[in-house]
Amino acid sequence: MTTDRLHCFKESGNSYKVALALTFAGVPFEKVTVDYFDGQTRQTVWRSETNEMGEVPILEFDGRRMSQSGVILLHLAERFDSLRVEPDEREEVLRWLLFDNHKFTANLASYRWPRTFAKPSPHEAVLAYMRQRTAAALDIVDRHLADCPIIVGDRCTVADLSMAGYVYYPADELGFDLRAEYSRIAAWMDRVAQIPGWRAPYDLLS
Ligand SMILES: N[C@@H](CCC(=O)N[C@@H](CS)C(=O)NCC(=O)O)C(=O)O
Repeated sequence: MTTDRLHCFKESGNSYKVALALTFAGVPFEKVTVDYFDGQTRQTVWRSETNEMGEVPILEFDGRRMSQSGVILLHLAERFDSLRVEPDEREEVLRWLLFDNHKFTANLASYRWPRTFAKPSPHEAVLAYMRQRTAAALDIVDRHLADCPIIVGDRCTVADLSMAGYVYYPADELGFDLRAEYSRIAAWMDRVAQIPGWRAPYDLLS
């Protein structure tokens, strides 16, 4: 069996989800750094040879290449017992993975990116709209965590790892100080960060 290879870049929270899952499973992996800022994911050749969707993360293993963090996380949950999803939790885990991709990560990432990295910056009204969408998603998750310590069930699953993709990036990048503004999300972040092996995104992906 060959070493897993993760195509990623350190600012990519979607890549961080997969890196964290591999780390929690104790699986060594090789990082293949993609030069997003120089347009690598938009190159025709890269898209035809690596990922037609033009995105990382991509996990390479056993001669296969897999993209979409949610699919990769479910694959890792099948492969590694420590990440397993119990049969009676599968639908609930999938429900939160879909919510994460559609609303939580989608809004956190789509607000952070233009406000922090895009040049020129988008119009203030665009940022205000995205900020309000992000705050709505954060409120939903903060309320969910009022009744349970973790996203699904009573131990960390790939649903948590998916939703953890962006929350540990610095507050001045996110445009939200999650620890100050969302107490239940903050407590959940601490719970996940206490799992042995946890590392922050720039530490794990640099
Ligand atoms: N739903 C996808 C989203 C992946 C995604 O948006 N990746 C970003 C980096 S975090 C990317 O590669 N963007 C490249 C581009 O838009 O050119 C997933 O969960 O894997």
